[in-house]
Amino acid sequence: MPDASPIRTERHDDVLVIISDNPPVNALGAAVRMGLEAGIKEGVADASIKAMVIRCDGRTFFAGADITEFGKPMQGPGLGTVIDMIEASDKPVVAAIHGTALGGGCEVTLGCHYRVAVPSAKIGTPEVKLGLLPGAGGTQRIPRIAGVKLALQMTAVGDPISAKAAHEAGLIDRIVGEDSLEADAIAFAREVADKRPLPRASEKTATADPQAVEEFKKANARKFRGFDAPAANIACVVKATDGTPFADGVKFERDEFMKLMMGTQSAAQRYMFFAERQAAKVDDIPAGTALRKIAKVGVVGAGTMGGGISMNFLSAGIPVTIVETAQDALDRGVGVIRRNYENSAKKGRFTQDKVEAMMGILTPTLSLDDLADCDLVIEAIYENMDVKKELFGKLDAIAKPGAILASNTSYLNVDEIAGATKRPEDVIGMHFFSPANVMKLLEVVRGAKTAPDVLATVMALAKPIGKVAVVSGVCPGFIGNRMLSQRGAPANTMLMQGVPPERIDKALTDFGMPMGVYQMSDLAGVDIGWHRDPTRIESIRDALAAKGRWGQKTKKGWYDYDENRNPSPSPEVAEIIEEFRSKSNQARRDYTDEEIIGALLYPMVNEGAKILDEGMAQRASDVDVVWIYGYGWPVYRGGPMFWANTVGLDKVVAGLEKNGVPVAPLLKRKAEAGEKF
Ligand code: 3H9
Repeated sequence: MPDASPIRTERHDDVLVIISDNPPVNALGAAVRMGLEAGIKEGVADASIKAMVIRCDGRTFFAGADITEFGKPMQGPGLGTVIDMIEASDKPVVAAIHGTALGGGCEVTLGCHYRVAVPSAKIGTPEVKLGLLPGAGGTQRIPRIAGVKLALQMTAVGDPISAKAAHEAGLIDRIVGEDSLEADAIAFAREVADKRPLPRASEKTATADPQAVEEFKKANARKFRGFDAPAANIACVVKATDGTPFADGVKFERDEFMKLMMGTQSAAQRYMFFAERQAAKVDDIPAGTALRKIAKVGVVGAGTMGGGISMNFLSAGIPVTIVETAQDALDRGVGVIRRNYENSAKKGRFTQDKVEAMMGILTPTLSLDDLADCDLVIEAIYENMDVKKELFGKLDAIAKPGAILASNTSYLNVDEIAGATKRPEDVIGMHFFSPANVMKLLEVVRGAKTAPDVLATVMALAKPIGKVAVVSGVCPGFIGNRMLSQRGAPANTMLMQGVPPERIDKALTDFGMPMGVYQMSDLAGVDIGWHRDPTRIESIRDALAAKGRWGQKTKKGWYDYDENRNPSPSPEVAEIIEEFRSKSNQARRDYTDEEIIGALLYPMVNEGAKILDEGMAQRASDVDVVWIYGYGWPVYRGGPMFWANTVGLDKVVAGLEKNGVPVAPLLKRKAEAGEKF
């Protein structure tokens, strides 16, 4: 074994245990692959060894190939070669799995002749989430062991499965003791040491199931829309079942893997993997900063936001006290939380017992005084500065010393809110996105006086409640809504130039956004922020609102809706737009889809550049994380700033100038220097 190899071997009489110690997640980098190869060679060559066990130190079995090596020249043996070598061994090799055996790690286990796992282990091939496919034989071995249906699910959807499910599917041979993995794996290896023939996945045959493939494609069509990788995963699984010899199937898989790897989609998705993890880090706060303990949370406001926010904590087992001003509003809010949980239980996501357990740690109350023992209080009342300031003044008097006071405001000045307390250092913004129990983004707004440990505590809290946190400075709309607000004006200009709303929306949904500008307005409510005077008509929006076209809730807005909420273009809206258009002196202009996208999204990129220049976001990748997790920007395009790089910043600048938008200095500088974000 080379010096300082992450792989070491230990002999247990006639069993050789090959151990990886490559923190944090035992990624299968070059040194690990070399060490594994050497370990297997050692076991095969030594006549006193009858069987081998592969296991990992630390928190997990191999979590996959080392993603940081992708796109660089390969060092050492390829993972597929190492796995083939394991399988070819004439002595049994047993994978001993704990933590998560993912991607290449899962593929290593499939090359082993046997697999044992602790009950808490998970195995899976999440490569599709990186725009890839299992490229070391996984697509050919999984169907041969577990059948087409599970293989499709595991590869093309990519969620890991539990040890129990894997055991039932034949992917795990035995579930062993949670605390005795190594000893149990060695005992298992001895049991099978003399058994022949050795079970080799590559020698099995999988039965084709074209109907299952078609059903799977149909069931997931929406989820897969726009992505290249799912279809490639499916094609590989089909190859494993259509009589193609294993070696040819592996070659097909390899070619498909390389095509995906060289493409923009996978580059974007790999970038997002690291961007998401990077976002959790605050540059000027040291990693070891002591955190405040958050054992109990208070939420003020039991409306849609307050209820959704509370659910995040309840689901994570953190008790919540929820406050409202009136009993009926409180009852309604609590009722919605229960109903949401019960619906999830009906869908089999968890048991009814779990529903009761989560509801059991929720304390509804009408008194703010009951928040005195909370470690974190989140305000989720309506957006009015005076009302918020009054509330924070009260919370300041009630909350215990050291408690964190957070506002869920989506655009108000957090510093002004903090100024209403005597402890501005304990005040922070926690901007959840609606529906707050579903959307993954948490914009954490750092006030001028927010204490470093308060920020660090809130950032760390995101993970247990299933959120991805991004830090924003204090500015109107923070990162996300500030950028979003930039597309209203160009959309309106296009309307005035004769482009119908449904065309503008379609360009955005074809681009991969979950909905367009006008679909979003109809969902949120056309009347939001409306002055409520039906005689005062200064914009198309005013005209729609005056006619009761308030969006989905009134079954008409920018679109007409049928009883199933299916939208169709509205002749009435077309007339209103035409009336405004003919009064404006705008000439008609045709737009290609690409021009619509440029007109709407370049101004957002431009605003993103200003946000970066002002230091409101720490890094361009943070802006991208906001858009992926808060607004459903298609992950295969990597967020607005990454996307702008792929378009070319010079092209973005030219597009902005053509439409008369002043170009942000940072964007201009970067474009001129040929740089990227
Ligand atoms: C593959 O296998 C391709 C093969 O089929 C074909 C080959 C030919 N590589 O997530 P965490 C880093 S593709 C490099 O915060 P957790 C991560 O960036 C791979 N680095 O921990 C972070 O670094 P930092 C298929 C990796 O406990 C640190 O480890 N596999 C990798 O919340 C801790 O990560 C996957 O897609 C990697 N593969 O979650 C699995 N993985 O501390 C990807 C992690 O500097 N990994 N890092 O920010 C995961 O899903 C999660 O990391 C895991 C642990 C669930 C394992």
